[in-house]
Amino acid sequence: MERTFIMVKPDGVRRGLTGEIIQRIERKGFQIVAMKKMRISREMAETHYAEHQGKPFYEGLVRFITSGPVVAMVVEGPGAIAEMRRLMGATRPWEAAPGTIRADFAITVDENVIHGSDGPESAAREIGLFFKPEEILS
Ligand code: RTP
Ligand code: MG
Repeated sequence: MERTFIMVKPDGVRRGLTGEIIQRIERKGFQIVAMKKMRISREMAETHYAEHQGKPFYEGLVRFITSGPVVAMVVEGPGAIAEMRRLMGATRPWEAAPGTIRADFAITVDENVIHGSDGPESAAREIGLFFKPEEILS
């Protein structure tokens, strides 16, 4: 069983898309084994997006992700990491396949509704950053 870290970003929460996204995850057949609505601190945002430090969009990204509450989740199931990336669609919504979350609900790359871990190492790191072990159902 594989686990991935999924987050409804502040634009998704603000626009009332949390339920729609949860529904798509559950209908697919994945289990949500941890979930919380929270505000990300500046420090946490910098840790989460450390790989993007120095890039032109970095400051805007950190400002955006801390601009309002997010809904953080641990999603579990066979091939959850790659499969959730597929359900999310490409980073740039105009390149996302029709029927994916980003294609259906986003227009710009800056506000693209959802985050999902891009590999096993980032999944482990991000789950550890957002959740204590006892907050995750086994
Ligand atoms: P995420 O980490 O948020 O799930 O998105 P991702 O893997 O699909 O994309 P990534 O390369 O990790 O970039 C993280 C977020 O930074 C913003 N971004 N803006 N203006 C730009 O060229 C640009 N490139 C990336 C996006 O909001 C992206 O989700
Ligand atoms: Mg990423």
